[in-house]
Amino acid sequence: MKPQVDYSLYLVTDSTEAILGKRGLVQVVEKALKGGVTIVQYRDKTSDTGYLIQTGKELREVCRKYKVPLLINDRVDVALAVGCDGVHLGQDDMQVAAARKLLGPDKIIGATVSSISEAEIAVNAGADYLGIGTLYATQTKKDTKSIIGINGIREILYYLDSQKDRLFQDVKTVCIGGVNASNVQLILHQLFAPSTSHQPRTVDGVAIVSAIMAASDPEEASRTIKQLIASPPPFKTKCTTRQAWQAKDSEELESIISHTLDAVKAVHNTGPLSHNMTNLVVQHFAASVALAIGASPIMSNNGAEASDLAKLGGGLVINMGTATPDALANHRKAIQAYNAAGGPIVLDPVGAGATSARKDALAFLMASGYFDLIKGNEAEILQVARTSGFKLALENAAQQRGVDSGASLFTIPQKAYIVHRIARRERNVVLMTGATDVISDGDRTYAISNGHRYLGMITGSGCTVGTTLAAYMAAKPQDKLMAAVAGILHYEIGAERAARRDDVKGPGTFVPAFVDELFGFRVGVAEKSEGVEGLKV
Ligand code: 3NM
Ligand code: MG
Repeated sequence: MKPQVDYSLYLVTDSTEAILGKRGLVQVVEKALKGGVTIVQYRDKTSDTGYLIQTGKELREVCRKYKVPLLINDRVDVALAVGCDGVHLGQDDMQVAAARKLLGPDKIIGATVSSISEAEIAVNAGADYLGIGTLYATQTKKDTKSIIGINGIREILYYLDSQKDRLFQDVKTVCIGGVNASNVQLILHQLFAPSTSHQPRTVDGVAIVSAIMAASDPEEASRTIKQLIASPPPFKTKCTTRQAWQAKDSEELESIISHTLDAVKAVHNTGPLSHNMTNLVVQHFAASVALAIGASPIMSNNGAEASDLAKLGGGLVINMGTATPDALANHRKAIQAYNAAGGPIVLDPVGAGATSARKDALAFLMASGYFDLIKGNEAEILQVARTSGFKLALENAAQQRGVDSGASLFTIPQKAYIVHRIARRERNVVLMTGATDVISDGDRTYAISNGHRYLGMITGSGCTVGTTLAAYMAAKPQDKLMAAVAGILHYEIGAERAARRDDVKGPGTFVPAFVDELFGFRVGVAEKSEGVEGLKV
């Protein structure tokens, strides 16, 4: 009988001086075992066979003491001589089927894979688990064949999930490459294939070398990472479980209204920070909008102060309008600070897809951390979909029609499909703006047709939606989708009211009236108990 294996914290050893230093391998591994690693792979690419077997036996004894399985990298002969639990095979090592013949049915055999075809071969050959990588570039193994990132690993998980054969359902997975305490929660949050038919598929564990082996205290490092794996990331703890939205239309509208009234009051009463990292053109207007809706604006592009600001409990907007290398480095610092504090982040991928520099900037930002909400127009959201690893059949169809830029390529149901799919994949909220805004959290999807065409004729209306939504999600973190819907309604109904005024003759007079009406809407709801009318949801 094959043992049940816990792959959750998988230690891969390294005997090089750069990682082990002058310390003894067995002592370092024992510390990691004390800290809670759940499986160990002895990986030594240079030592002689006799030494490998001797050290392997010592490791086997200490792993036994902690009831943790020991595997040997590459060397089936050493595994047999040591009498340990199995092997891990790279693409250049012995084939899985050959190793299985030598080791028999009960030993554990793992295989390194970095593509769907390698995964298919390894599973069909009888691998028990896949080590999928390389996730992130790492100093530990500089000659890795391909760095596939979150998207590449997700592709393989989706593939395994889509195969009916039991072998594919049962195979376990770990990811490897650059995993450490600062990114493990984000990785586990993002490596998630939301299945419609059964338990969502995610990796069964993370494989780690340097973050444990090179740590000055390997026991403490293992314990810390184990705790991080076991607890939800900070940006998720503030999120209640989602319930499917099954109410009837009129009830649903009532519920949206009551959520909106609640959220407007929450922003009014708490004055959450809306921290904008945005372009020069809209800074002034964004600060005015933030004040009008009841938030406190901070317009700081300095990543160095983001961790202090993140502790104030507000929301962050990353506006990609000025995507210089310098700006991007500041953005990354801020994203990491807000992710760590759990504060919501809105990504506004301005012009994403327009130039190759902006495509790269979007990829850089999306690899930097988790965004609670991504908002953009159609072209921007399509680029988000591509960056998230989608090949959208719809997009090809639309491009073949050759529609002019500016005109919508998609029907509302198609937009709903796109935002729903991205939100499910990124596990966040996605908003596609337009004459009708379409928003989804992967479960619930709404189309909102409030607003006015003047919004499309002034500078910064898109950017200041981000300003608004960051504040709303900070004030109502329990349900980020409904917080965002409330923010959109506040913004767009404010625009409608402004456009209706007699003193508004066009986009120029619209701007100050809009700021007034954003303010008036909030004070009406929060101080005069006015309701919300004219929803087009
Ligand atoms: N295999 P660290 S990456 C041993 O991609 C190994 O197959 C890899 O080290 C692969 O946790 C890697 O220090 C090294 O980044 C991972
Ligand atoms: Mg190998």
